Amino acid sequence: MSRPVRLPPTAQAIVRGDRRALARAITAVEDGDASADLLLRSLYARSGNAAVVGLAGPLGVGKSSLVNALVGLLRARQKPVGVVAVDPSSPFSGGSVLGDRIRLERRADDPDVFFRSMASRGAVGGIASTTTDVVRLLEAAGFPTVLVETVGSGQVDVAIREVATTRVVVTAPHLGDEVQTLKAGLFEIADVFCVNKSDLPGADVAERDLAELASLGASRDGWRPTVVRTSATTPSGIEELWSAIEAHEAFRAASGDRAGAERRRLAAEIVDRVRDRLAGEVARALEDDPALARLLDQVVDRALDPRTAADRVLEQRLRAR
Ligand SMILES: Nc1nc2c(ncn2[C@@H]2O[C@H](COP(=O)(O)OP(=O)(O)OP(=O)(O)O)[C@@H](O)[C@H]2O)c(=O)[nH]1
Ligand SMILES: [Mg+2]
Repeated sequence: MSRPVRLPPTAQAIVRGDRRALARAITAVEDGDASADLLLRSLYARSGNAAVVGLAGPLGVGKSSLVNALVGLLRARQKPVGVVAVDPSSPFSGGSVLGDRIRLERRADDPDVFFRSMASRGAVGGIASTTTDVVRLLEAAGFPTVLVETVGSGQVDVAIREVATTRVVVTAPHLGDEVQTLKAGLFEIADVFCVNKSDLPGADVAERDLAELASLGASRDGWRPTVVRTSATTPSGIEELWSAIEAHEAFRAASGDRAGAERRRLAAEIVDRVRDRLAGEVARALEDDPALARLLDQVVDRALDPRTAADRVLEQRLRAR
């Protein structure tokens, strides 16, 4: 469904394939710049159609190497691809992110590969929300596939949970304690397990363990996670990995999973936005609006309780609209 919406010039440039306009727009999103707001509103109708492939997993298992290999495979098939690397801003991984950049920059003259690294620290609207917006811009720019790399820990893998349509959890032989972390956090979100570094000893055991875990777990919406072996550096298994991702995308399309999961995600996004906006307005009003300042005085004096004050604030905000 395409509605005849007149796009602002910057949005038109992005849709036309102007990569500099795209890069600037992403910076505006990261900075929480007001210009990004208008862009995202006008381009939203052009999002929602890409395969957004999240790659998550412990430090150093080879996520960036796999991204690089997948980019190679997709480009060999003439498919454009966008890459978002969510940099956890940790001093430990700074080096590899730099390495990623150097590797991918070799493709800098190819307009059908777009690479962007984002710092999770300092993303104004939170990492999941910023990543969502950046992926939408890449979709509007015409990328049918967007790869998102994150380190699988804490706040950062929320980005994968909320943004990706297919989630690949990457492991490697002999992870030891890391596997416990995986079980705790990432395990239940995996659509595809990838045992990378399968050129190293121990890959058989790692694969068997994962296959066992995958078969024990309840299938999510009728999908049982698949297990693939890769070696990003050899390289081998990359086509199999891509086939597993495509199989999951096809499953989503056929099962209507898109409607269910997508609907829940978007409902949550609306709730978040309403909450953020109302909270901001109320915080400002408590400072600036004399009536609300008096209300706050009463609460401070114990003459009014905060719950009743919240009722009054809400009534006042609703009347003000
Ligand atoms: N032997 C072997 N080494 C690999 C393989 N894949 C990646 N590596 C090496 O493992 C190291 C880490 O690879 P990266 O691709 O940077 O791993 P990463 O998961 O992106 O790392 P972080 O982003 O820092 O978490 C590099 O030295 C790679 O060359 C593989 O399949 N086999
Ligand atoms: Mg990496």
